Formats: sequence, C-alpha cells, structure tokens
Amino acid sequence: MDYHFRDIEQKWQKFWADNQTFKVDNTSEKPKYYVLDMFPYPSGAGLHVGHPLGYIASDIFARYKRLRGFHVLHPMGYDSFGLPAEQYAIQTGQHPAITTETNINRYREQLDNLGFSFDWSREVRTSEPSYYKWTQWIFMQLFEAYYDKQADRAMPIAHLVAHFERQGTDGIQAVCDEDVRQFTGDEWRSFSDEDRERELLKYRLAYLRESSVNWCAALGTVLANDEVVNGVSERGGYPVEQKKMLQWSMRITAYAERLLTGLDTIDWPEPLVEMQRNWIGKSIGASVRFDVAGHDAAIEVFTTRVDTIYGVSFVVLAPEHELVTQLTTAAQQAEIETYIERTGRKSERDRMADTKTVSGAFTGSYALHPLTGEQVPIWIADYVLAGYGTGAVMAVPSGDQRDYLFAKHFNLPIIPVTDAQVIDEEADARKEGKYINSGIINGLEYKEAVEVLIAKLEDIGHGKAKINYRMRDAIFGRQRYWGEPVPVYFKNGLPRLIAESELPLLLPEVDKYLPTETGEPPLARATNWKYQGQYEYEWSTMPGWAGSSWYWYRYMDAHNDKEFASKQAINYWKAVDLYIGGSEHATGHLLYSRFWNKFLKDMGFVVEEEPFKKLINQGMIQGRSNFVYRVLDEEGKGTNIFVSYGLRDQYTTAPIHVDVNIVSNDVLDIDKFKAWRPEYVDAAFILEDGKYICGTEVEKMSKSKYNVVNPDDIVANYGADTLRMYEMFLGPLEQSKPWNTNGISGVYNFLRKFWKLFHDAQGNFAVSDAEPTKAELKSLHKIIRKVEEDIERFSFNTSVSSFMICVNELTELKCNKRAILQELVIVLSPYAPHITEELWTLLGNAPGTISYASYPVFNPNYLVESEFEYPISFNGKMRMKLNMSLDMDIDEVEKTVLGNEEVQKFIDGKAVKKVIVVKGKIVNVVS
Ligand code: ANZ
Repeated sequence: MDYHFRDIEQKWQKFWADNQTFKVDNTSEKPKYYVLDMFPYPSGAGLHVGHPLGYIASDIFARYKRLRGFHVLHPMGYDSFGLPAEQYAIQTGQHPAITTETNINRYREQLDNLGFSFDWSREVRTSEPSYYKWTQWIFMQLFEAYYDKQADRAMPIAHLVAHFERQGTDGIQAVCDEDVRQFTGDEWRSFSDEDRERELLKYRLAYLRESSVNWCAALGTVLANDEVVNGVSERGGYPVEQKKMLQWSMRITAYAERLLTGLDTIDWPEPLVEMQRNWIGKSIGASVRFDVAGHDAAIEVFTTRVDTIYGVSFVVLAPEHELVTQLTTAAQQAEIETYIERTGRKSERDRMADTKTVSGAFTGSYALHPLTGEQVPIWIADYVLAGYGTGAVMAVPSGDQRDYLFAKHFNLPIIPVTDAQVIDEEADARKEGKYINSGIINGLEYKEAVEVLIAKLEDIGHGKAKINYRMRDAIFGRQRYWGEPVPVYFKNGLPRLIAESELPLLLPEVDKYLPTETGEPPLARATNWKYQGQYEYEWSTMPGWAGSSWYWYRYMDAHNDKEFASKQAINYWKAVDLYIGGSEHATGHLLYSRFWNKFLKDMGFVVEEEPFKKLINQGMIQGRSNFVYRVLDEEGKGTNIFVSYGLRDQYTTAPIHVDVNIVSNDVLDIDKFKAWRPEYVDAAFILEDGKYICGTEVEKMSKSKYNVVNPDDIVANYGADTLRMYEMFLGPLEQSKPWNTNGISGVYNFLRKFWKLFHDAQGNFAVSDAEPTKAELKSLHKIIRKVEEDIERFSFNTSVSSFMICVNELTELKCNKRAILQELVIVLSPYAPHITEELWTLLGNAPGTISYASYPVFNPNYLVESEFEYPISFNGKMRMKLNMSLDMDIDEVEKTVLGNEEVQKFIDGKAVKKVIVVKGKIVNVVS
C-alpha cells in the first residue's frame, strides 16, 4: 500500500474528534503540564502558513509531554472581540457576531486540518456572553479594590472605607490619584454619598478619570500607547491626536515594582524581559519643590540627577501642566497660547522621539531655587511630557542634552557643576571631576553628594528621594461597539456597579455601528437600554486586552457558570507551564495579563504570582514574493510584454507582484498567469531557455503582495504531517524566516521513505519479529536521545534532520524489525501524528493509543562503539585500514592482522620482526 496521506489524515482526525482523544480532566495521578498558545483573533483572511508555526511547536511539545507521562492541558479558543469585525460591520451592516462566527468556523476547519491535539471541549470565545460575564466580573473586582502600599497588595475597597470611617486619611498608604483630599473620620462621615464615591474613585484599581488620551478620529476611538506607532494608529495608519477625555483606566502602576521583580522569576526570552523592563522604566531619583516668586504656588520636579541642582538655570513645565495658566503673565499670554495650540497636535511619541527641534515659550514667572534662593525663569516646552514624573523639570544645561540645546537656543545661562566638565551636547556632569559652583557638595563624590543633598532638601521641606516609573496607568475603554460592555451605570454623574447577579451585561442591539451624531459611542444608540429603566449605562466598551488578560484560567474550567474557574481547577493547573506566541505582545497582552494575574492572586482567586512560567516567541514566517517584469515603452507606459528575470536589464521594466501559487521553483506557469487576470490574456513573454523565470524578494506575508501561502493547499498536496515537519524544518523556532514551498518535497519524500520501512516491495505491510542488530539499535537509540534533547530545548528543526538521517540508515540496513520500528513510531509521533497513528495500529496496537504511549528509554550502551577501524602501518607507513572488534585483546588483534590477506601482500614474504598494537588506536607491522 502506498502512503495515502489524505485518507490517513482524515481518518485519524475524525477518530480523535469522535473519541475526544485529547480531552483531559482536572485531576490525575500524573503530574500536570499546561501548554498554551496565544489564541488567535479570527480574521476574515483565515490562516496562512505563518500562523500555525507556534501552534505546531506547542503541539509537538504537548504530545511529547504526554508520552513522558504528563497530564497535559492543551486548549485553544478565540480572542473574538476586535476592530476588524466591527469595521466590516460598519461597511456592510452585518452584525459583528455573525462575521465572527463565520470566521471562527473557517479557522476551526483550518486548525483541524493540521492534526493538533487540542482539548476542544474547553474552547473559549471572548465575545460570548458566557465568557465576558467573567471579564465583567473581574472588572467589578478591580473596581471594588485599591492597592495598599504597606501590605503591598490589592485589598477590598471596604477596608479603605472602614479606615476612613475610623480615622479618615490618617495613616493611609495607598496608591491613588494625586488630588486626593485629606480628612478626618468625622469629616468622612459627614460627606455626602456622592462626595465619598468621588473620593473612592481616586483609589479604585479600575477608575474613571479625566486624562489625556490618544484619540484617533478616523477609528472613532481612544488607543493605548502600544497601539500607536510613529504617531499614527497601528491599525490603519490613521493620525492620532492628544485629547482630554473622561476615561476608564486601570491602576497598573500600583503593580510596577512587582511587575519588575517578577521578571526575575520567570523563564522568558531576554529581549522580551528587557522590553517589559524598559516599558516599566524604573528611575531612582528625587522630587524637588521650587516655590514660585510672587505666587502661592510651587512646582514639583522629578530628577534623576539631584547632584546637578546647582546647575539649574531655568525650570520647564509641560505645556499641559496645571500651573501654566496661573503662572503666565499678561505680556506672555499670547505667546504661550500659540505654543500650546501648536503642541496639541503632536503625539507624545513624536515629542519623545524628537530630540533635535527646540521650541518653547516663557511664562513670565520665576521659580526660586530651593538652595540658593535665586530666581530662575519658568518656561514651557514640549520636550517635557505631561504624564511622566511630575510633568516639570529642573533644567540643567550643563548636564542634560535637551536642556543644553534649549539654553543655547533661548540664550539661557549654562552653569558648569564639575571642574573637568566639557560643556557640549553630550555634557554629563557625573563622569567628570569634582563638583564646583555647587554650594554644600563642592568637593564631594557623586554618591555622597546625592546623600547630602537629599538630607538637606528633606530638612528644609523641599524635596525627598523618589522612585519613578515610566509606565502609566492603562486606559481601559474604547468608544466602539464590538467589545465587552462595562458593567457600570451612572447616577448623578458618578459610576456605580450593577449587581453581580445581573451579569452578564449583554451588548445591546444598535441600528448602526457608528458613533451618534453628537459623537457618543455606538452603544448610546441602543434604545431602551437603561439600568433599572432610568440610569444610563457606560457607553464605552472594554479594550481588546480585557478578554485576553485572564483566558488561560477559563480554559481550566470553561463551562463553569458559578465562577470564572473552580478553586479545584485552579489549584490543580495553577499556571501555564509553557506559553508560545509572538513577541509583538510584549508590552500589551503580556504585561496586562501579568497585572491581572497578580491582582487575582492578591484577592485570593488564583494561586500563582506569575501566569506564564516559560515563554517562547516564535519567529515570523515571511513571504517569499515573486515578480514578473513588465516592459515599458519609450514614454514609460506599460506594455503587455513581460521579460524573464535574467533578461530584464536589457529593457526598461516595472516589477509586478505575481501570485506565488502560479509559480513553481520560480518558473512562471504562463497559462495560469494569462488566466490570472483578464488584462493578461494576451500577454507576450520574452523567455530565457524556454522558461519565464520570476524574480523573488522576502517580504511580509500579505494578500497585497500575492505571497500568501494557505496551509490548506499544502495539506491537500503533501499532507498535514509534511506541513508540520516542514514548518519545523525551516529553521530555529525563534528565528524569522521566509516561507519557501520549494523545499517541501524533501520532507514529503522522507515520510514516504519512513512508510516504506514498514512495507515490502509489493507494498504489503510487513514487519519482522527478528532480533534487531547492533547497528539498528544504535540508529534507534541515537534518535531517541536526539529528539528528547532537541524537544527539551525547543530545537525542533534539528530533530527533523536527525529523523531523516535515521530513516536513511534504517533503509540502508533494510531494517523492518518491529523492535526498532515500533519505538521509532513513538519518537516521531509528536511531529507527524497521523502517519504514526496509522502505523501504530498496523503494528497491532489499539487505535488512538499512541498519544498515551511511553517515550522509549534511551540506552547509552547501544551507542558505545563496538568496532574500530584500525589504521595498519608497515614500518611506520600507513597503508591500509582494518575493522576489528574493540573487545579483542592485543594478541587477538595481532593474529587477525597477520591472518589478513591484504596485510600479507604488504609484508611481501619478509620476516615479521614485531607487531606493535595500541588498543583502539593503531597497529604497526615491523619487518
Ligand atoms: C535634572 C537633570 C540633570 C536631569 C541632568 C537629567 C540630567 P529618566 O531616567 O527617564 O527617569 N525629566 C523628568 N521629568 C520629565 C518629563 N516629564 N519630561 C521630560 N523629561 C523629564 O529621566 C529623568 C530625567 O528626565 C530627570 O532628571 C529630568 O531631567 C527629566 F544632568 O533633572 B533630570
């Protein structure tokens, strides 16, 4: 029988589905192992060959772990809220739920085609009410919690209320907004209900606050910082502006330090860890207060270089700083207003990125240096960011590059603060010399100087040591339709939670998926959608990251309608042992998930501080585009003539992307090309060697470049097992690499050769029960060890080549021994699950059981070399080689050598004086 991959694969896929082969319970005698993939957003385009790369790797690992006796949880689902379905809904009027369902069905078909060992009984979809009920529930827990700095964990807000009632704000150490009030217990009790609510919002972990946001008018929504790239929206590339809006936010900053230290406890790729570290951006420094001359106001600055304080020659506020209006004198008003107008159009990222352009405006007011009492001018400039530190800096032109450029430009004083300081754009006071012009720190070393200054500032009440984090609180809302409704209604302008028993708060129907005429989000269109018939619900929906910030817990207990997952399930599975996904989620999903996980841990809902113990980023599979070259006429207009790649330099040409699916080994299928587009029906071709050769380039895989390869096509032509192995064979998992279908036949032929080992020349299944030879055992045990080592270090590509070597060796040895092949089938099964299931049953095992077989035990004895090819020398000259057993002693070797015919030829009848044998090394015949 030939290798009919299609029949075999369909048969086993059906078998696994019918028998729920990969369904697991939440309990087992075996040790548990949780393998997770980043679940996909089901887009309309379906999967291309790049998408399954990570899924194949995790599936191999999951299958391998099962063979090693682990109880493996390997689930899959869909991150199904999101913009594309909604954009489509806007264009077509189709409800996003319908589009989403269609897309999910297509994804499922494609995934099923690849033979993954998912436990589909646990599938989740974030857009299903039974799922988002719990996303809303977690939001409620966050709303009902605050962060206690002393306990260093989140606590129920009721604790805070109890404290306020007892003793007001006295002794409170909580993460909160900056404008919290100070009050006594009596005062608190005398507050109105609204006043209390308003105050509590400043402490809640999910809170509503007026803040500056990235507003994208074209998309009609607010975007998170990580969704804005180079000042435009990551999706669609639309302009983004800064706008003040009342926004839901998450107090992730409360967890900054734990998010940072937690990085040391997990096994993640270093670049990813580094990205999170930078994003969190811990800075150790000081806050310093500058009083303002003639005003009852003070400016607080954050500095990491308090040692340069004597070099301060001006103070700069962010244009959005709350004191700007108050401090601007009448004479400066026009200038300041124009400047603010201008910077409002720049995004924060642009402002940070631009280190060259100098701009700013003088407020007309002066600050008092806290140590010298001198007056320094107060400016505004957009290089100071409103959301970082305190939104104000003490400017030291001799120590800081931007301050230097600013001082140069506006002719402000530059005061050197060390003796050896070279004052230029790279100025850095710390590296050089002793402090000068620096009052109480003259002559001191850096560390001491900082200590002395902080002590002094504390003493006079003008400053203290401070740690600052670059990370901001996360915006938690978008003005869009297709997301989780926030379980909140408004009473007297203040947000209140709906009752838990009213969850899920369902997405209401709307007539259009667009904002209202007055610019309210789409949910404002819903008719009769009011809480208790009278209060408005929140109209924004949750951001894309809400549903994905906890989904791995839902898989543990996907159908529970009492809890997001049972205690038992959580205690059993605990955390994800291996997570595979793209690095593009470094500062989005992966940070938010860690944050929610820590929160859930604080509240006693989960047991682990970190959700993903080990993480691997799979590389991107790029497309390999093909081009044809259209000949241009003298006026530069395109003709309908196409010249082959090698001859294109003889003409003026324009390259055009051509569908890679009508090109094979870079040779264009001319008939298919003519049929591809009506305009090419009459195309003419200038060929080389009778062929049209296409040009190539590696680019992102995308529809517009016609380089998308659909896994379904590959599966139809070569089978899923070949596709799985070929994807691994392309190179190291973490590396990005181009897809190139050309090499796939190598893997396909390997599987056919493997199949042949089990069949005789007539194609009948034929294995022998004879004892295996040493060589066969050696070949088997080499692969047992190699694959084990490779999988444990996630080096899947090297396994594939070793399998090829092994099958070549066994073919050469004409090995059809059950003792060898049955073990080999198990070793290969994680990579090529269908063919191995088939052969496993043909070998007489119960169908479907290979997934739970035992990985063969490696025996090093089989690898010990038993023979050695001795070089044989005659009077010191090496003439020939001879294979002899290493078990032979010196006498036996000597006897064998002298008994050999060829040796006798070299001796040529002379008398042998001596035979020198070095065991396992060399033989020298002296005559
Ligand atoms: C005086 C000084 C002197 C500074 C010197 C630097 C060098 P990191 O490490 O990123 O935390 N800064 C503070 N708040 C700012 C804001 N909102 N926008 C822009 N810049 C801000 O950097 C902290 C330093 O960045 C602070 O230390 C402050 O400038 C500036 F020789 O203060 B420094």
